[in-house]
Amino acid sequence: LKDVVTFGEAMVMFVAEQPGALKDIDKFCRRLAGAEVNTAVGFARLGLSAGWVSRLGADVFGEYIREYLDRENIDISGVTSDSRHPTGFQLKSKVLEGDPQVQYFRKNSAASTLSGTDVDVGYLTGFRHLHMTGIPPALTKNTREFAYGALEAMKAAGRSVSFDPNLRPALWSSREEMVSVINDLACRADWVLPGIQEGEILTGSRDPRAIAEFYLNKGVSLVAVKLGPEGAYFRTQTDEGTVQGFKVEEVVDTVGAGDGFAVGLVSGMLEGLTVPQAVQRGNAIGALAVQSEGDHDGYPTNLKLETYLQYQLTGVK
Ligand code: KDG
Repeated sequence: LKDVVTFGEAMVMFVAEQPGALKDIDKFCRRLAGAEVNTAVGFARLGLSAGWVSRLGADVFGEYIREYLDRENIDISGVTSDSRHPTGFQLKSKVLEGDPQVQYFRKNSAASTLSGTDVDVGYLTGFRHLHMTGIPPALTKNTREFAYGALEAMKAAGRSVSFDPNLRPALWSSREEMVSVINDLACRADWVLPGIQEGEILTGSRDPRAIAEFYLNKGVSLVAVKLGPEGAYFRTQTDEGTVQGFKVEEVVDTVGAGDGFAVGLVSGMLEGLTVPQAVQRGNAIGALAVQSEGDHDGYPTNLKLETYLQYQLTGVK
């Protein structure tokens, strides 16, 4: 079996070269975005076999994304082409502190037409793990059906599933619907990875322990609540704890840190690390991610991760 499969929308991302409101920016730098491709890139850089399923427009953005993912050693044989819908894109501002401003151009994109009938059970179950996020269920009725179909196919085959809520309120028609669909999906997964604010929206509590219990009581086996610079709180049926985050001198861009955390946690669990070690790896990749501009530019190879952890933990280069 191959290691991890993901599915979702990839977008070409234009990142502002100067700080300021997006409407005032003349120069942008091209990058690749999309929560699930971010994680696929992260897994592949760590040497795991990773696949990403989606649909791309038959246009230059689609070509760019295919070539990019090919270079990152991601299996894209599950990606189809659509000549009637374009590849989506987004603009992202540059900020000196806080989260950047993002504007999407993704309505009716090729990726948003992926539907329940596109679920290729044979392809998906060729992987031992599915990592999914709350973005595809937010996009369209079709992509929501795809998300349910993919999750159920993996569960039926006895594969493990991780779920990152990745709440994007702007993509949902109502908050109630967002909360109920996301929790419904999360409770079917094995490992759930909300950020602390997401946990509060989804469970009504801002206490990491209560957030974790909410999902554990519904059958999830591991919950890791991301606490930003403070690290992450984890809980299983038998163990709990908080793993401190790593110090970061200069935060360049926070977007992509949560996906980086998922890469660390999921890869660590699949490689048989203990839960605290896997959470620590998640914290490390999250910290590396915020120090670069693109979503996943900072995601490490195995060697870079090892060197970083050694230096952070022992002070030895
Ligand atoms: O997690 C990072 C993503 O938010 C970003 O890459 C864009 O996937 C994206 C989305 O839909 O917001």
